[in-house]
Amino acid sequence: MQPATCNMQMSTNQRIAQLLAETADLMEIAQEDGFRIRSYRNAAAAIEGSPEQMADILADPRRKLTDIKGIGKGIAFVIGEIVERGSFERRDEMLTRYPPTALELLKIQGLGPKSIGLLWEHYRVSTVDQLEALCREGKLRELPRMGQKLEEKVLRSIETYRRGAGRFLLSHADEVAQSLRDWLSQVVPAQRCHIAGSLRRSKETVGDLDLLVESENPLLVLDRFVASPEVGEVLAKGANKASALVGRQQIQVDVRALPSASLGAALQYFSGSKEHNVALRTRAVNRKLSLNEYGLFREGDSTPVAAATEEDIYGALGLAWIAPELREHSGEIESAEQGTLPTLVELSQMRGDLHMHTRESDGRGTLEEMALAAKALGYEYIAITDHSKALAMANGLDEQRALAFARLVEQVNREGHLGIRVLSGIECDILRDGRMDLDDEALAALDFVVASVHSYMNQESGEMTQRLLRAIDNPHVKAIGHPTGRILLHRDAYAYQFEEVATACAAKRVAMEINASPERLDLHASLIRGAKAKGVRFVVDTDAHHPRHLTNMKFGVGMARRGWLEAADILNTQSYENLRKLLRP
Ligand code: DGT
Ligand code: CA
Ligand code: CA
Ligand code: ZN
Repeated sequence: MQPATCNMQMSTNQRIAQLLAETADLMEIAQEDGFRIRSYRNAAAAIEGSPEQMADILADPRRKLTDIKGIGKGIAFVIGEIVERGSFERRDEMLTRYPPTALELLKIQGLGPKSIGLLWEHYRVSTVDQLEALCREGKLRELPRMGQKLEEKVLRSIETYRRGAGRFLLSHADEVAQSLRDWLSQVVPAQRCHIAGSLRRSKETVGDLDLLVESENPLLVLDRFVASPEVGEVLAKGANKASALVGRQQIQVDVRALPSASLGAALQYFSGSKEHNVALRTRAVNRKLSLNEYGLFREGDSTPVAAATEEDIYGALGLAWIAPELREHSGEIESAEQGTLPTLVELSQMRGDLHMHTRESDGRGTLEEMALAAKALGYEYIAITDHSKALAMANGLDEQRALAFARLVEQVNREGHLGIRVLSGIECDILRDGRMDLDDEALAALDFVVASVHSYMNQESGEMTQRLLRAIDNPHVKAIGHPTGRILLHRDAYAYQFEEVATACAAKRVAMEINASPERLDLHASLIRGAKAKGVRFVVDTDAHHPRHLTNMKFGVGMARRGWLEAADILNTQSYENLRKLLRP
């Protein structure tokens, strides 16, 4: 995490939002009033999403900050203070009580703000290293409500955290990339900006962003890039390349400006992966050629054999063009040579979304709002899958509510006024012993049962395997939701015998979900390939908790593509009629 003081422009929306959010976090550690904390958080979200700079509004005597939704008088005052001097009173006060490094501790799974406050009071712990030492010395267990189990859990979480440090969710990288492209297209219309690197490969986390800009005027492009209101510290700027930290999370962005003549070579090179590129260069060398970011060359000849397009380059190496999602050096080059690359599924082939929540449990939209948003995306059908009663915190459905919901959906479909087919579904908890949270009568009344693990994730592998196998045995279960339970950058997959479970899914015709929620992107590509090899079919679903989450489908499709899937492998690329036939009978 960036320390709370930093040398970026002081009054951008990003910076204001960051200061508000940080202060809210610190207030949470201090266990202050939840209402104030929420108002800071809401304001941070409103400001970050605002198309106008707060500083501009403040500078305009005809305008008022309080006209913006989510900004009241108190927050407006705070924003004024930030624009004026780069901080505000409440923040200064919090920073005299806790160092900014305490914020980093919030990223360790298993430690809430309350515990962090306690650790600070007793041991003055404010860094991950100190926390680790404390756990190793067995000192956490001396505090109220903490024990050896928690120490072990925190140590595991620290390990996960360190592995992910400096990486960002794909969705965040995607958002930053889109907004920089929009910015560049406004300020330098005569250019074309392409995404490369791990974002182009749809990797679930991204280290830094690589953008390539085709332009006759590289200096202008780079000048305008670093002038974007979202750009903070500029790390480097040369004749053809600039690097800067961008946005609230300060992701590094590398921008390279280049002529169109070598775009293909640059795209190929900077899209990676490194391993794929190494293999490709070896192939070039074996054919007495050399490959770099400027083109494919014959020895001693400075005119490239291929450079303008990726197709040219792959073609000159005797290969079919390889989709970026496959470029991980895991068999794609051999397939491209033999002409056996899969015809990867595309976003436009998705005909429905079979996992989403509404206000009935922990979602934010109504059935109608979700249905209309899905219809606007061109879908034929959706399944509403609210939680079941074991998730009491999420107000999960019991049998009675589930039955009533099934009847409601029947009626909605009969009336047909939504213009999209709705399946009555549930995301039913798989209980500790593998039983379903709802009885068979309720499950039988519903069209689509997704079974998911939300509890006791620390079970030993054999136990978890049996638990999942038992769930798959339940004849009403149509799919397994977020099958490994991972939370990116926070929590690892739970342990079980994946192959055994995949084999059972194939045999019982239970689909495995590829959960498109950006924090999950669960399943991992290699597991998708493994499951497909066992004969498993998949569903790609967003697990939306708000109508706008439905557009996360693209990330799920990215994962499916990384797993080499074709449309036919995925049930919700099929028409409603076919879907019914393909689902477990
Ligand atoms: P990331 O940023 O960690 O999520 O992953 P990438 O794949 O975006 O890696 P990055 O940003 O270091 O480099 C972008 C691409 O540029 C990388 O996928 C391949 C290429 N590249 C960068 N440095 C090297 C290098 O030293 N050797 C080779 N062969 N390729 C490189
Ligand atoms: Ca990168
Ligand atoms: Ca890079
Ligand atoms: Zn779930």
